[in-house]
Amino acid sequence: VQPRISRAPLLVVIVGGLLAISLVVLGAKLAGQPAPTPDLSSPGTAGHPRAVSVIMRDYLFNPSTLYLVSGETVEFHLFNAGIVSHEFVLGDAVVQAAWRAADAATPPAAFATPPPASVPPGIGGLRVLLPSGASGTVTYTVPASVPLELLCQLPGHAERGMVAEVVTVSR
Ligand SMILES: [Cu+2]
Repeated sequence: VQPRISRAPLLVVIVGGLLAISLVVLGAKLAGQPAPTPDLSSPGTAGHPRAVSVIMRDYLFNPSTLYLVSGETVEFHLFNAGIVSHEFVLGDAVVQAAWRAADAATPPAAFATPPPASVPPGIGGLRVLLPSGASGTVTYTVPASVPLELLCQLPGHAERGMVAEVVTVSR
């Protein structure tokens, strides 16, 4: 008499495998799609800033495109989900160049505390440096008619992909 062998475990493996594959495919599809444009119909004001969340990862910004309204006040909620320090530098080309030079002069070291990088006063822009796992909230008023860029200026990070597109719309 031949013993009956249950095929149930095999089915579980096949179904589970198919599910895992479809989740990976779905994840890749979602990652490849640009994030939907946020609702910009009610820009933030000084008394009522619009909340904008940005997650920093090794080595990219999430979302990869930042939508801002010219003149509005936003409250950035920043979180470093990476395992290394990251920096949120928002500003024009002058701001970017200043922080690039400052960070190149004092890069963060693993087992030492470097002197804090700084730029001359009056450079403007916004710069937040966050260690791994840290979060920060900062209020910012979007300047009118200044082309903004968002980068992590820690040495090598922009080259690895820590550059976000900033789209400033007028209302
Ligand atoms: Cu970085």
